[in-house]
Amino acid sequence: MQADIFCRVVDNYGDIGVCWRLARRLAHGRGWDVRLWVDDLASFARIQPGVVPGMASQRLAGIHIVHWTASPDPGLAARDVVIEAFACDPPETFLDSMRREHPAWVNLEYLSAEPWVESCHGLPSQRPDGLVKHFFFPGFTPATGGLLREPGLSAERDALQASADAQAAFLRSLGVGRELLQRRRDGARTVSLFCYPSAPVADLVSALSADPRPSVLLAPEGVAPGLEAACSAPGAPLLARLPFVAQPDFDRLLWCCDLNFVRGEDSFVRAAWAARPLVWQIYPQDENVHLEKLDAWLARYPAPESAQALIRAWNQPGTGLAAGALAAALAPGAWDAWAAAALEWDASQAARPDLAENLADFCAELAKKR
Ligand code: TRH
Repeated sequence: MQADIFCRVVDNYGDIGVCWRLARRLAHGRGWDVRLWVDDLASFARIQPGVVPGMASQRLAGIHIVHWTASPDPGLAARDVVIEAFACDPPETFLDSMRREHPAWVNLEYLSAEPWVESCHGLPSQRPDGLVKHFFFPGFTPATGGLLREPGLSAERDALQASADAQAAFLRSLGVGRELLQRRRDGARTVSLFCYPSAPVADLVSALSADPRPSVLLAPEGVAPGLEAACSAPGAPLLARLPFVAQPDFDRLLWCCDLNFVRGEDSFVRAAWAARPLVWQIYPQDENVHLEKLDAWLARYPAPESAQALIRAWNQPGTGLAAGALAAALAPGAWDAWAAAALEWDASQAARPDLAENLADFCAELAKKR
């Protein structure tokens, strides 16, 4: 199969994060010939070393990367499959070639746990020009497209989580210093933080400072710039700033942590695969629509009420409830229940076919009808 994936970077790294992961799954897992169109190579380069911003065309990891500009190369025509990420609209010249070739055309939607997703997943939309676009929804139930997950991920994760030495070596390779590694060895709780600027980070630091179990905090450069000041108080968690790393290393980082604060879409899914407690900061939307989506996910996430209250508080920074909620969620009984729920969540979701397999099968069926 020959596929074109279109990615427009609206904001941050989630759009390209999802598309890059999908491109690799289809190319490496299914042997597809994948061309990935991206309008913002600088954002791409931040999460994938080796991507050269400004290059019209380049190959990386067996994938042809095309810089999607205002005047795309008209010689690049549609082939078997077109995957449009998040309704980003392929360019008009490419649509012309689609009208000639009639590829299978899929719009990959954003992830949502809302129940209506099941009834919309896979639906076709007939256009006046004769093309048909199909809607493909990621999700948490068998009636959706599932979640991206690479084969062999659990075994790799389990091996790293079973070896304190391998974790220390990995964290050292990211520049984490000796003192922090020693604190981990002495039993400190390892917490990662990847959040939006609105997150109540001072509450996080104060709750971790007050917790009887010491903690260490790992955060990417540029995220939550107030952390240095907050962590300078006596008793505060020891902080390490990490460089942005490639996605497989970001996974490893999550696997090394006891508790992961994540955001958006892709890091949220990856934290589930760490099989450890996670706090999700959902991408904020107008009129607090995102809080409904958050509740829809919480209704599926088996964590105890204390963890659920923390996740709600983390997403409503104005309420000032996050510090108290975190203290309650970290209390030993609640923490153990949350850790068990995280294992259960990973196992139940990992038991389903992953999004790339589902999407490839879906496209293959559509392609038969061309
Ligand atoms: O960056 P985000 O906030 O992206 C968001 C969301 O996807 C949101 O739903 C969408 O509407 C908006 O973009 C446009 O969060 P997300 O989804 O977690 O994406 C971050 C990506 O960056 C993810 O693929 C993981 C990757 N990453 C690395 O590869 N290395 C790193 O060091 C870090 C911190 C992240």
